[in-house]
Amino acid sequence: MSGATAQDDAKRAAADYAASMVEDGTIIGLGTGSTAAHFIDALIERARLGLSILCIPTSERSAERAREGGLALTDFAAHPVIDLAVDGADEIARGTLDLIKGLGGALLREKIVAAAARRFVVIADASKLVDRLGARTPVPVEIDPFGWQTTRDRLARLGATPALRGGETTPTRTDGGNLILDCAFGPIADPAALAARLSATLGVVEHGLFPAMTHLALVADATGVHRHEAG
Ligand code: A5P
Repeated sequence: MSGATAQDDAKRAAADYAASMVEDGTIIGLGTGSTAAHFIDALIERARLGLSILCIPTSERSAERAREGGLALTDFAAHPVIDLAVDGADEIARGTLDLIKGLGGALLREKIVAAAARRFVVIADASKLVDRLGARTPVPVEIDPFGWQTTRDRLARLGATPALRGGETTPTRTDGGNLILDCAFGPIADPAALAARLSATLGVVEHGLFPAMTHLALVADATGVHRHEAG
């Protein structure tokens, strides 16, 4: 079996496990990315067998996938509290379950949905587990397009090496119309402290550090799905 196939099998196994946790009559947050797509597909299957749920998606592409599969969508006006949000991650810190998210560009809505959830469950293959966040993945930072160069310079002064996603000619736009600076910090000693500094930086809309938000991580490898509870 190729590495890519084994990795995708692991993502699907974690997603299927999370889908089996979904209870009838609940409000579900739908994440973004390839692992979250497996979760949406598993919910579509369960809904075809009679499961009745309402979903709030974290991106236009997840909304489209859910809608095409026949899942019913809702919004925060109707349901300000989500029972269970399930999403992927780019890095998961062992033990604390702090996260880096946003390589898929949906970090703002992902954080709003996770923060509104009674329970936030992360699904991933084992390659996402790390001892320390930031060693191999930059922190995606969503910024307002106005004066973005000044925001980039402020982030550089925090110790990052910010790169505009998509480049200056064709910058990537988020669903909210913002830009993303991928900020390489190297290994992050204190994710909560860095998160606070990023949040306090002028021009930053939101950042992809998710400290102390995860209740449960379902991490799959060839031996099965492993539950990591927040410590
Ligand atoms: C989306 O913005 C990200 O936060 C994703 O959750 C993350 O990139 C994980 O994606 P995969 O499941 O495709 O690895």
